[in-house]
Amino acid sequence: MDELVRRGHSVVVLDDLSSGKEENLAEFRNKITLIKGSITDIEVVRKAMHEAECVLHLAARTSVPRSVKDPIETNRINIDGALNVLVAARDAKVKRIVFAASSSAYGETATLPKVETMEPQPISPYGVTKYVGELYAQTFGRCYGLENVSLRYFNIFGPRQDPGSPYSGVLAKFCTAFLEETQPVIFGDGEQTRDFTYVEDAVQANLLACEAPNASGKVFNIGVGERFSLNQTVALLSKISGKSLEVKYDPPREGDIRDSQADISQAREFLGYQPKVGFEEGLRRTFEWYRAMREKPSAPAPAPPSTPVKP
Ligand code: UD2
Repeated sequence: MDELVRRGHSVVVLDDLSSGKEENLAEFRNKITLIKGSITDIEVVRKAMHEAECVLHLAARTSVPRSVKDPIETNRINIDGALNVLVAARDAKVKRIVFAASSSAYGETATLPKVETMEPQPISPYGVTKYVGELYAQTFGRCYGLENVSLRYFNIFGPRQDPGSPYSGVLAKFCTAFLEETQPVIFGDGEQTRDFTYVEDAVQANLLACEAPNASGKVFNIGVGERFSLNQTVALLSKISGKSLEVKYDPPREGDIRDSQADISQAREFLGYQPKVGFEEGLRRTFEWYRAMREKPSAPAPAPPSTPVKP
């Protein structure tokens, strides 16, 4: 959102604020229109899309374990909600929709890295809903001519992620644990790996996906192309924070994928995507942002550090 405003676009945000906070928008609050509502309400979606040229559909009920616990609710938001977004985009004659898909669609693959030509075999309800979202987007391209691009995100992290829910992303929770000196909990042996991708690279991918020619109807992995284990992540945070914490190891979570690493060749070729922030640098920036937040608890959320992006 910040980058869209910086580039002079007119931005409408539809958000039910179920996991984000309005104060995260503080810096640009008077430059955007914020509609508080849910994608499960098609009328509010239609209102938000009035005169839109491009739609970035990021709204979802995230979290693999939450989907295992309550698949109906995940389905209602991620599939019924996505369908509302697509119908409203079609009717509003939106030029293109960019859908936030997920690496969870792959499930466990026999080899790494994961390539878009591999058959999706999700192992959680969340992975199913994200895969169905891609299929729906492509089908709206075929049936109604709605341009669509799906970005399969590989564990996006960075400032502003809410660390306060049991379903929060692991890095938001670990950064907070290191700041509060509480015990980080690892589900499993900590040797599972993720292609952790800094939020700025997800922003880059979205901006490219809005305009790239020959991208419509396609699915792209958005990651860095590397992988780090949770144990390595804890070691990096020890180095960044200068603290050493003892980790608690709990049983693995249902639906958890063991290893995840993206092949990003297709995104490089069709979108011109090139990750710019490595994992350690992204983790350092994220940790510093949470630290600044803790030091100024009543002030509006500080803007996250950013790499200048060429227009
Ligand atoms: C999945 C998707 C990701 C995104 C996300 C949205 C994969 C590989 N990735 O992320 O692309 O769609 O869902 O929710 O499917 N963990 C701990 N301790 C904690 C929290 C988590 O050990 O306190 C573990 C967790 O069991 C997992 C890893 O950390 O092995 C990452 O968990 P996560 O919830 O941050 O993200 P993940 O991989 O489910």
